[in-house]
Amino acid sequence: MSLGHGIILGGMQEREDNGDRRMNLESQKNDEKPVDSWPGIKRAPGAHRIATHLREEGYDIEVIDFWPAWNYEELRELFLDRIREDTMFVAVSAIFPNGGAGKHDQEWARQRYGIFSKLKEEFGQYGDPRSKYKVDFIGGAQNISAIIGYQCDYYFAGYGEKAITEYCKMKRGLEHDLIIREREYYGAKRQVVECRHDHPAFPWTHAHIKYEDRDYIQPDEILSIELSRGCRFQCKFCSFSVLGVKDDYTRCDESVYQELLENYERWGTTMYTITDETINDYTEKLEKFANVVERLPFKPHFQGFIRGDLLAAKPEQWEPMWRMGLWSHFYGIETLNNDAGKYVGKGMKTERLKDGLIAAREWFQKQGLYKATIAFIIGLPYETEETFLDGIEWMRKNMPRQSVLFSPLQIAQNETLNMMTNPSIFDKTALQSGIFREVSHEHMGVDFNEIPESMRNVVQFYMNANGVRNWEHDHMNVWEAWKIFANLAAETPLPEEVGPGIFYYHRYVTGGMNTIEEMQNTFAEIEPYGLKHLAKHRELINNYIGRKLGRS
Ligand code: B12
Ligand code: SF4
Repeated sequence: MSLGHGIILGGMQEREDNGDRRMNLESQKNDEKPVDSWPGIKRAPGAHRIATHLREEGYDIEVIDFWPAWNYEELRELFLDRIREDTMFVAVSAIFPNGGAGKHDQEWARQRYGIFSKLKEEFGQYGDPRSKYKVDFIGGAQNISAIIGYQCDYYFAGYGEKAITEYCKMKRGLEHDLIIREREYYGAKRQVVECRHDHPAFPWTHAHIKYEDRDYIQPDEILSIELSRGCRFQCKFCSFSVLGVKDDYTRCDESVYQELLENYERWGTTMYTITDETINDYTEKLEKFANVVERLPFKPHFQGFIRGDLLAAKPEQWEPMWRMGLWSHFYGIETLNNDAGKYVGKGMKTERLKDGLIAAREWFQKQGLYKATIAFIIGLPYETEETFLDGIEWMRKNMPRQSVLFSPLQIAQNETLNMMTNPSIFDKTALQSGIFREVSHEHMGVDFNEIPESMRNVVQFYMNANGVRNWEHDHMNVWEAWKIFANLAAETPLPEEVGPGIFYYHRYVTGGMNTIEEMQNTFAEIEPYGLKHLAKHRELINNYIGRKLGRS
């Protein structure tokens, strides 16, 4: 008998306008582009983490993955079957805010909010006679912005293990420490649990995820794994929620070993996204996990965020990375302009960084596997159009066959800033710094006709978005940054130069369309994500839904 029951709806949203697609796939023929909203063939790590945690405390928690692909009738059928005497909550777990610039995504997000509210009305609000509790509809994410669109009884922001434990005690009528704060967003009062401040769940040395038979995990899925929680640095630009961590905050090695082994033995899993903010902040951490991996009876493949400047400065990190199977790297390089780099605290001289990146690429390629996604920001102070384009050109020449991302500098404001668990120092101080000025569209001469048509609605969406400021500094303004972005994105048919981004392998590998090794290839060599992939993912998800509903 469990202490109580809960259901968590999880789904990693694949947004129509997200980076990998808008940068790399504009070359795709229109009739091969997925125009539908994407369900996303990736498991929801936050949902499974919270479920694992609560199960270990004695609760029975079921995760419903790919929830964006479930329709109202299916969810209703599920709830009619699952809600029982001790059901305490139905939760939604999110990572990113829904919607985005794509019109299909916006429409889709509205539909999801509607479905959630309808289910809440039926099973929550008026009470479900089958449960002795009022079934709460709650939401959890790092930042409130990801869940604010749902009508929830409670919103949990930040790493939520400690808070949800207290919440469950509260539900059961036990003594508890849950702190609920009333906050107002967009004029509406919401009950918020601010985990980072009131119930900090970090470090968390046993942050493992344990899947169950009823998750129906397939061997070609790319699961997520945490190796540590938090980052030891505190860059001005960063809004990750746990920064400047001083002590050892890495996972216990035995816990990681057991998780990897069990997933391999039970489901055949060999591929993972590492969810750490920075994987290579300490070389010792890499060595620790390389030693774990070497004890396994198989060779895993990992992808994750790597600080490029550390990688360049510390060649001693390459060998443990390779030993642990970490050959897919995301570098937030941001700029190859020295002054702009200094401004955001990426102080390494550009020439040294460039040499280091080339050397690392060559070293890994010599070992046999390497893939990088390299991200840039358009419009840091001191960056001009010319210096920015020089940087991109360098990248194309010297890091061939990799993937590249570039996005205009955005400064958060108003509600967006309020809803961030940990707004960056930059977001909080940019306008006070004297470097940025807030300006109007007229001042910048905004004329959306200057934007190539395929990019126009993305640019319009972001330039008119509520939560971001219109900035200028002495070298660029946000409109110029968006124009650079749009021209590059629309005019860069790079199929023979770039390939899938390291965080999007699941689109190609899950369902068997490509192997993990093929992720090193360019889009001229493998078919870019398109209708065929979407159809395959829908088929997999439909099978999953069928099994959850006991139809197959
Ligand atoms: C991996 C990652 C990505 C990958 C994701 C793809 C992949 N293959 O996995 C990529 C690179 C694509 C990505 C992109 C972006 N990302 Co990102 N990303 C992350 C990262 C590092 C890990 C996410 C993760 O899997 N975490 C592991 C799980 C276990 O954590 P979790 O889901 O947060 O769950 C915990 C809590 O949220 C909470 N919780 C979750 N569910 C529930 C449910 C209940 C009931 C409760 C009580 C609690 C709860 O408790 C959980 C356990 O502690 C996070 C930062 C982080 N360390 O979490 C940022 C993060 C999610 N990203 C962020 C951002 C801003 C972005 C981008 C917008 C960046 C950009 N400018 O382009 C894009 C958006 C992509 C899009 N959809 O369009 C923000 C989101 C902010 C927000 N919600 O508004 C985060 C939080 C980083 C930050 N700044 O703080 N990202
Ligand atoms: S930008 Fe990266 S290295 Fe800097 S504080 Fe954030 S996660 Fe850490």
